[in-house]
Amino acid sequence: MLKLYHANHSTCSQKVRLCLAEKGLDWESELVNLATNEHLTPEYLALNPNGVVPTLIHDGAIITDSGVICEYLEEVFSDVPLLPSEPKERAIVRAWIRYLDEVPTAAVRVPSFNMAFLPRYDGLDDDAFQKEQADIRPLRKHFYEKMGRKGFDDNEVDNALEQLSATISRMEARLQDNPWLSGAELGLADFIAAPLMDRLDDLNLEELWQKSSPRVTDWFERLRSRPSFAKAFYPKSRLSEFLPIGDLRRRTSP
Ligand SMILES: N[C@@H](CCC(=O)N[C@@H](CS)C(=O)NCC(=O)O)C(=O)O
Repeated sequence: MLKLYHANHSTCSQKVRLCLAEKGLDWESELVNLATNEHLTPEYLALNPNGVVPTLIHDGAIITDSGVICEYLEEVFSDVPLLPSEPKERAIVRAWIRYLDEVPTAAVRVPSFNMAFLPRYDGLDDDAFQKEQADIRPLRKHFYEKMGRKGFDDNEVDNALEQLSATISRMEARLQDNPWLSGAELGLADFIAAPLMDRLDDLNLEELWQKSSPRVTDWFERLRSRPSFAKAFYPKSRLSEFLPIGDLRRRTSP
C-alpha cells in the first residue's frame, strides 16, 4: 500500500522514515542509489521530475517532497496525530516546516558535500563534471556548478554555518516555552528538524549547539531515545558509517 523510494543516508528520506515509524505504518522500501545517479534515470524522473528522493507511492498515487509526504501521511493516517489540533498551533508548525526546508535543509548540504560526497567526483575534469554531474540535474544544476568538483568556497561555508547557527538559536528560543518544536506535543516540526541535526552530529559539527544551546541538546537527546529513531536510522544511514569524513573547508589540491 505504501512504497517509499528513498536513500538510507538522505536526510529528506529520514524525515519521512521517522514519520512512518512514529505512525506505526508498514511500508515497502525501494532504495535509490544516489551515488550512481539512479534518481536521474528516465524511470525515476517519471515518478519525481525533480530527480530527488524521497518519493512515496500510495495506492498508485505519486507523492513527492518530504514535507508534503509527511503532511500527506498526517492527513491520511491521522490515528497517531503529528500536527496540533488547534488551527493557530498548526500554522506555527507549518511555518517551522517551511523554515526548516528553506534555511537549514539547504545549508546542511554545504558541509555534507564538502566533507563527505566530494570524492565521488575525483577523476573528473571540469568539463566532465559539468556534463556528467551538473547538467543532468533538473533541480540542482546551479548548486553543483557553484560547488564544482573541489567543493564550496569559504564564503559559502561561512554562509551555511551562519544559517545553521541562526536555526539553532531559533530552536533554542522555541524550546524555552515548549517541550518540542511542534509545541506541547511532539510532531512534524521535530521529525523534520531531527535528521538535519543528526547529519551535523555525524559530521562532527555538534559544537554548533552543544555548549551554547542546552535546550536543543536536551531536545535532541529526547528525540534520539525514541524507538522511531532506531527504525529510521538503521545501520548505514549515517555518512560516517561508509564514507570518510573530510575537511569542512574547500580542498586546495586538484
Ligand atoms: N525538497 C525535496 C528535496 C529532496 C532532496 O534534495 N533530496 C536529496 C537527498 S536528501 C537528493 O535526492 N539529492 C539528489 C542530488 O543531489 O542529485 C524534499 O524535501 O523531498
